[in-house]
Amino acid sequence: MNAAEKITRNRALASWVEEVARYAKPERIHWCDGSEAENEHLIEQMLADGTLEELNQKTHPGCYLHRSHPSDVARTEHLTFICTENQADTGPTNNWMSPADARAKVWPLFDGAMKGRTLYVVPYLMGPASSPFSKVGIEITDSAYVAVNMRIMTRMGQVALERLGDSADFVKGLHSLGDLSPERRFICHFPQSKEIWSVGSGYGGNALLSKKCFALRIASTQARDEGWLAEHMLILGCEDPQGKTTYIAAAFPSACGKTNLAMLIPPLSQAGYKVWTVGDDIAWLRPGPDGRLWAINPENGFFGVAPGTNNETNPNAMASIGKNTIFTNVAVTKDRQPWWEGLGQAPEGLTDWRGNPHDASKGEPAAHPNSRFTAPATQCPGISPKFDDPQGVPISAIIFGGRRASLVPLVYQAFDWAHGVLVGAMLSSETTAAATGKTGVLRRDPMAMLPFCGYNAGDYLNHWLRVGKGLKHPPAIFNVNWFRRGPAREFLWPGYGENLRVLRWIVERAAGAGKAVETPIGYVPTADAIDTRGLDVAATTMQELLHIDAEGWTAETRDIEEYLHKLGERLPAELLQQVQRIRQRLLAGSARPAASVAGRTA
Ligand code: TSX
Ligand code: MN
Repeated sequence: MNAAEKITRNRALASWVEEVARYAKPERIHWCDGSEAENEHLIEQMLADGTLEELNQKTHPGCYLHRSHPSDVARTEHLTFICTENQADTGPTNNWMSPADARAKVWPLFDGAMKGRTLYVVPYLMGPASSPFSKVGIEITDSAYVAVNMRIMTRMGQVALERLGDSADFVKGLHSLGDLSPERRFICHFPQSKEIWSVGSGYGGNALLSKKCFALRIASTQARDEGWLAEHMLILGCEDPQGKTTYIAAAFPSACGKTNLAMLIPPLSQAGYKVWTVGDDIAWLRPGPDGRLWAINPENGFFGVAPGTNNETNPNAMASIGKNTIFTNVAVTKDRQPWWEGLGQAPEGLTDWRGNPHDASKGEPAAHPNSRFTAPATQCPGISPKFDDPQGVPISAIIFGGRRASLVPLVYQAFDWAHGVLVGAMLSSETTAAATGKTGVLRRDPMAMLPFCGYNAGDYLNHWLRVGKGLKHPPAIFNVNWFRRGPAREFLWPGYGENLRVLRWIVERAAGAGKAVETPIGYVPTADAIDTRGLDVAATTMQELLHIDAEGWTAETRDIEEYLHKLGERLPAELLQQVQRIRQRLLAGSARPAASVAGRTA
C-alpha cells in the first residue's frame, strides 16, 4: 500500500484535502511521504524553476540556497491573528479577528489560489515518533520550499500518517503563497477548531506552520486545556564531571543567543562539563507522574538566524549546517559557498541576498539580517542522547533571560514558583539594530511568548501559576543577563562558553546546594559562588555584575506593575502581590544592609 492510499483511508483527512482542492483548484495533488527519493525529486524541480540554487556541493554537500521575495523576509506580527468567538479570549496582546470575519475576508484569498500549482499534503509529527506527548499536524501548501523545509523541521511523511491512523485529531494548516502581496497576507489561528490559515507569505515563521503557528500558538491553547505548557524555550542537558546530567529549559526573546546557549561548548577551563542540545526554540513541558516537569522538543531541526553564527560563537551550529541544509536569504561567495556577516572579512565577488553583486561601499549587509539555515537536529555534534526519548527529559531549572545593559544582574534565582512566574512575566530585552533599526529600546516580552501565546496573556500567566501548584517537585526558576555593560559600554561578562560557569551555579542551586545571598529580588550568588578561575574578570566586575541597585529596582517594579495592568483584567492578582512584595522588601532592605546566606555550600 502506498502513502496516498494509506492517507485516503483517513476520512477526515481525505475530505479536508478534497474540500481545499475543490476551492484552491491546484493543477495536481502530491501527498508527501517524507522519503529521500521524494526529497530529491522536489529539489530537482526547484533547481529547475529557480526556487533553489545549488551551493558548492564539495564544501556543502546537499546544501541549497533559496531567495525569498524581498518584501517577505520575516514574520509579520501585525498580519497575525487569533480567531476566537470572544475577543477577550484572544486578549490585549494579540490581534483578534472573529472566525466569521476570517471566513469573509481571508478564506476568499484561497479561492483559485493554487491554479497551475501543485498542492502538497504534508503530514508531520511534532515530537518523537513513539512519544505519547507528540501531536500530528497536516499542512496543505502550494510551496515545494515549505515541503522540503518541513521534512527537516518535523518528522514528516509516513511516520505521521501511521501515528494518525483513522483519527481526526490533527491540526489543519492551510498555506498558500497567494500573490505574496503584503496587502493580501494573513496568518490566522483558530484554537477552537485547531486550524491555521496562512496566505501571502513564503517566509519561515509564516509558512512552516508546524513551528510558531502550531507548536506555540495552537499548542499553547491545547496546553491550557490539557494542563501542560507549550513554551518558547531551548532545552539543554548540563553534564558534570561525575556524569550527572541536569536538564534546563530557557526562554529568551530574539537576539539573545538562544541557539548559542542550547549548543554551548564549555571552555577548556571547564574540562569535564558537557552541554547536550535537546532543542533550541520550543519546549512542550508536562507534569509527570513523579511530580516533576518533563520536556520534549517537538521539532526535528533548527531554523536558525545565520548572521553572527561562526566557529567562535557556535561551533556546533557550524557543524550542523555543513551539509543537507537549506539556506534562505544568505549571500554567496564566488565559489558558491554560503556567506553572512560574522564570518569575517567579506570576500571579493560576493552575491548579496537579493542575488545582486554585493557593493560593500554602500554599508549594507550582504546577507539579510534575518537570513536563516534549516538544518536537521541530528547533525548537531552535541545532540542529546535523549533527543528522541519518548518521555522527554526531567527539567530541574527554568531560565528566563534578556538583553539589559544595566540593572538586571548576571543571574538570580526566584524564591519559589509563583515568584518565578513573575520573573518570567517581567522578561524584557533591549532591541538590537538588526531586529528593529532602533537600538536599546526596552521591550517587555513575558516568557518570550508575546508574539506566540495563542490566548489571553492574563489567562496564560494564571495557567503557569496553576501548573506550578500541581507540581510536587517544580523546577527552580532563574533569570540571567549576559549583556550587562560597563561605563564605556563594554560587556562586563564574556558570555558564550563562559556561561557554563553560571549554568553550574544554577545546577547546584536546583539541587538545593550552591551559595547565595537573599536579596529583595531573589537569591543572588555570593561573591565566591561562581567559579571565576582562569577568567579575566576582576572581582570588582563580578560584584558589579551581581549587585542589586535598590533604587533602580524600585523603579523597575513600578514599570512592571504598569505593564502588567496592560495585560488586562484576567491578570492574576497573585502576580501584582508578588511585585508589591518585592517593593516592600526593597524599601525595608535599604534600611537593613545585612543579607543572609541561603542554601547549603556545594
Ligand atoms: O549568544 C550570545 N551569548 C550566549 C551564548 C551562549 N551572544 C550573542 C548574542 C547575539 C545572538 C552574546 N553576546 C553573549 C552570550 O553570552 N554575550 C554577548 C556580549 C559579548 C559580545 C562580545 C564579547 C563578549 C560579550 N567579546 C569579548 O569579550 C571579547
Ligand atoms: Mn524562536
